[in-house]
Order: sequence, then structure tokens, then C-alpha cells
Amino acid sequence: MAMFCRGIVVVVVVIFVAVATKEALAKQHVVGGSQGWDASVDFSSWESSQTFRVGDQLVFKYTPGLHSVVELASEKEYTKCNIGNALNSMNGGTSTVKLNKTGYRYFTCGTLGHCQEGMKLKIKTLALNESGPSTSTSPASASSAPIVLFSSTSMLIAIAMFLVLLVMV
Ligand SMILES: [Cu+2]
Repeated sequence: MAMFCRGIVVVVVVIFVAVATKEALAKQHVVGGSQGWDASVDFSSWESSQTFRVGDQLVFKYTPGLHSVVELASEKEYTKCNIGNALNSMNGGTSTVKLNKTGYRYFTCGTLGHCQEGMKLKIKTLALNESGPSTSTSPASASSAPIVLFSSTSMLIAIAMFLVLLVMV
């Protein structure tokens, strides 16, 4: 019976470690950083400071009623600011988009004129093992949040590993 209980604990801990590791790799990208989804932000330079991978999330933060988030189907519509055939539209003030596959995605604001004023974002999602564009820009501004996320999750993994060792002995 004791062996059976130990077996269950090991299984639970292994599952926990697997989930924690996956969480550590996924990132939330707050679009535009602290300024959020706003016309004053240069989204093209924000985009180039980030590396997007499958499993990550985009979080758009904005004032509802003033802005919205519209996903466009193609590069052509993105270039022309044509929101007539939008794939999706969100207007709640905090909109989360999960990047569930590789490739390009296009977003803009649904408010008249805001796309032309630069509220548009084109991102490329990479596979987990794909190497990103060279991150030659200063790392200070972009990557502070993910590092904090990673270190706390690493701690959980370390604790879980320790528990496994305890159970094994
Ligand atoms: Cu807008």
C-alpha cells in the first residue's frame, strides 16, 4: 500500500513539473509595453523587440470605446487598412490572443482612421525550437517580465524535483 501511494505521488509530481515547464516557456506579450494598445506607440519597433512563439499570448490593453482590436486575414488588408473582411473583432479593453500556430498574424484598431495613424501590428509566430531574429536591441526594456516569470517557475520546478527525490529515497 505504501508503495502504491508513493507511485501516485511520483505521477502527480511528474505531471506538475511537465505543466510548470510548459508555462515557463510560454510568454505573455503586452502589446506596446506599458503604453499599451495606443496610437502613440511605434508597434513595428515594439514588435521587433519581441520573439513570439507558439503557445505565447498577445495581450492588448486599451480604453474600451476609444480603441478595439481587429484581426485581419492577410498582408494585403493589413497594408491597405481594409477592415471589411476582418477575421475577429474584440472591444472589451483587455483582449488576449493566443498564438496557437506558426506564421504571420495581422491586427489593427477598428476605430476610423487609427489604422492609418499607425495602430497596426504584424507579428510572426515561430515554432518552439525555431531560432528567432537576432536580438541586437537592448534587452533591458523588453525582457524583464518574462525573466521574472521564468525564475519563479524554475523555483517551482526545483521544489518539485526535490519532492521527487524525497519520495524515491
Ligand atoms: Cu484605436
